Amino acid sequence: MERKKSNLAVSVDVTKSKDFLAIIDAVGPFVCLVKTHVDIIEDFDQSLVQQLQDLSIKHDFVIFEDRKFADIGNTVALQYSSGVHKIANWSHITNAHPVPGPSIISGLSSVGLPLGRGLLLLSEMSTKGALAVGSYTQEAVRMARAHRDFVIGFIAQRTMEGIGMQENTVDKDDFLTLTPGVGLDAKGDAMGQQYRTPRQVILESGCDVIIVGRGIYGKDPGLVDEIRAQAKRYMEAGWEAYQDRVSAQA
Ligand code: S5P
Repeated sequence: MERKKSNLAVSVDVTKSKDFLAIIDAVGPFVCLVKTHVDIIEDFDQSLVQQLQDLSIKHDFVIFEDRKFADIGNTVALQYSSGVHKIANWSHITNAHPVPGPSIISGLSSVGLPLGRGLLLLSEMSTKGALAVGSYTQEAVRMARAHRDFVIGFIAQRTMEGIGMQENTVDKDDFLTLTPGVGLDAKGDAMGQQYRTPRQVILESGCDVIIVGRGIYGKDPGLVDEIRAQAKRYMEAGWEAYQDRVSAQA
């Protein structure tokens, strides 16, 4: 993030590998991370993974497969390592719902830790009526603190720093907060998504990374110049908000 002066992650939710690769190549210079939903790609094959890895090296970004694991340890270990997608082989980080309890972390870390991978827990969600609130969110953060070797942060709507900690604790968390539901032009979509601006997310809510999908590629996945321009716009907005937060804290 510091190297590229970017706290922008782009979520590339398209169904054709040609569009997928073209968008990533266009936004690559502006992002610290590319988020994928590899199971929506209709013409997926192993060569796509190789091309994604090549782009990750070319543009210096981290790959995050947004798999949202949510099952028992044994099942998630298999889903993570095996099947068509073999996510653990190529995705630097992935994420999980804390709903099954700590065993989901043990299951995923049995595969991911030896490969040097990291995990994000979904402690909150961006959608209207989300159930991940209150004590659920607190327990998610406690689960993360108990597994710092593998959990590197959260998908959440605000910083999780200090959440669920006893008062007067001097311990500091060092987790990342990556935040979806970010848009500069829309307030939401027709299916419950809710958008806030990079400023609200980074400066007011203390998050670290903005995750932007349709705000960047939404008009037409073929309009590469427009996509590049939007990526630059979001990168600048995200980084400016971050710098303002850091200077306000100094
Ligand atoms: O709470 C969440 C968690 C995630 S990971 N809300 C979300 O929207 N996401 C993901 O972020 C979602 O699966 C999608 O890939 C992306 C948001 O896309 P956008 O097009 O609405 O920006």
